[in-house]
Amino acid sequence: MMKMDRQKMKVKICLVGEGAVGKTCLIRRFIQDQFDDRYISTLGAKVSKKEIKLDGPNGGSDIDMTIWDIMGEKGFRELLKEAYFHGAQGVLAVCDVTRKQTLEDLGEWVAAVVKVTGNVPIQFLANKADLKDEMDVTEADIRRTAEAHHAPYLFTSAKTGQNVEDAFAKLAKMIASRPS
Ligand code: G3D
Ligand code: MG
Repeated sequence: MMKMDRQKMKVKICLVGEGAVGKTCLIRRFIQDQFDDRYISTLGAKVSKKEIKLDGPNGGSDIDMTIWDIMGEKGFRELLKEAYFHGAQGVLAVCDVTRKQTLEDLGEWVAAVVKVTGNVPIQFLANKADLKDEMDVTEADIRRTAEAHHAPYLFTSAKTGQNVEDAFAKLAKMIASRPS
């Protein structure tokens, strides 16, 4: 007889990347599916929750996602990094397609996470893909960076919603399908 237990999982994920790449907007879009273009300047970290359902064998799984958002990237101190990244099972590494430097800076962000978490699934996001006229990051650029970390990438827009759901769902899938 086949067992049809839906699996339940709790996962912690973190978003990393330079200031103003769109991390907070991506989370807001994913949580509420709406784009709010007010900038909220807060210090510390903000934690959001969302449950998602993944299809799969044995009835699929319910994933309870806890999503950590960095606030005040500029003054983000070493000591805070420990607490912020501790126990993270997956990472969304976000850059802004209109600023190539934000892609180059992701290497350092990813290294900082991996130092605390060890190897966990990472997904690279080239955000603000709606700003086609201001594009400064090519697909080859983002692919090269992602491949260097053996990670996938997606072009996203928190403004139009392009690939936002997918970005979180794919990361959840990568986490759920890891051998434990
Ligand atoms: P951060 O959390 O990474 O620091 P935010 O970035 O989510 O606060 O976003 C920074 C700015 O980028 C905001 O603009 C926000 O509206 C804008 N933004 C975020 N995502 C997108 C996107 O996909 N497309 C476009 N066009 N803009 C985006 P303001 O002007 O409010 O500072
Ligand atoms: Mg933010």
